[in-house]
Order: sequence, then C-alpha cells, then structure tokens
Amino acid sequence: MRAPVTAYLGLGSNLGDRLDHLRRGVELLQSHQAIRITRVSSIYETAPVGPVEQPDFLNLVVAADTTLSPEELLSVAQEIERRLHRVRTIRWGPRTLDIDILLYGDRIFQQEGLTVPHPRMEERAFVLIPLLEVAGNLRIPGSGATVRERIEEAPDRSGVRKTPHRIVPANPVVG
Ligand code: GSY
Repeated sequence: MRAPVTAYLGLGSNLGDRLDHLRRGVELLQSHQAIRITRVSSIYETAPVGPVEQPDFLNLVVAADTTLSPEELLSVAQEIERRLHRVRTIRWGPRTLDIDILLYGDRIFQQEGLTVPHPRMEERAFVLIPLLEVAGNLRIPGSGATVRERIEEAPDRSGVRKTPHRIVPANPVVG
C-alpha cells in the first residue's frame, strides 16, 4: 500500500443550505476508508471571485491524510459533489458543493483535469486564509512564497469573513 500523503482540499458552497452541504462534504470525505481528515478550518463567508455575479460562498479547507493517488482523490471528490446534487450549469457559476484539491504533499504536476498545486489558489484569499489555519505558514510547492505572504497580496482579502460555525473532524489532531 502507498504511504499516506497529506493533501489539502478546499470546499465551497453558495447554493441552498450552504452549511449543511459543507458538513455533508466533510462527513463523506472522512467516511472514506483511505482518507483521514485531521484538521478542519473555520468556516468563512466569502464574496464571490470570478466573472459570474452570484451569491456569497461559505468556504473551508481540510487537511487529509490519504493513501489514494491524486487521480483517485479527485474521483472521490467528484463523486461527493455529485451526491450533493451538484449540477454544472454555468462555468464559474453557483454550486451546492465544490471540492478542489489544493495541495497533494509537496507534489507538483499537471495532467488532464488536475493541476496541483491548484492553479488559482495563490491569488485567492478565500482559499489561503482557511489554509493558513490548518497548514500553518507552509511554503507553496513550486511558488517560493509562503501562504502568509500570498494572503498579504490577495485582492479578495476584504471579502473573507470568519463565521462562528465549526465542523469538528472525527479524528482530530490535537495541538
Ligand atoms: O473555486 C471554487 C468556486 N468559487 C468560489 C468559492 O469557492 N468562493 C468564492 N468566494 N468565490 C468563488 N468563485 C468560484 S468559481
């Protein structure tokens, strides 16, 4: 069996019961036998970034130890999106649940349908701010910058507001 790798996943919802979609997404990820969620960030309410006018999102980031390959992890994430009734109507448009693979250990790769590190994560405060909570101030593979340095430059910083909601993982790392 493959040695576990720590991956970071970004979850977002801006349709329907957003908090419940995030809860179900985290639950379904952690119910997979090859995924152990070790940390879940606070939940942030975030102004939409991108070309489509749409409602505010709730976003969070999880740290997950996994023995799945990146492709297998992507396929699990997409299956969970489908179970949460995600329908891809407009590109960049509203969605019940979006799960992005942000980082997969320190790996850097690009293939059909999957680029890691996530190609837009470095300019998105709605990803970087929750990532800082669960990953600390790590250096983003291939970038030369730390998460904190990128947050300082992110244009959407002022649109990211911490909410009082939390999702507690089943097997948290203490400390
Ligand atoms: O890339 C994820 C989907 N997405 C989001 C998001 O999750 N949060 C915010 N604030 N804006 C977004 N624009 C897109 S597309």
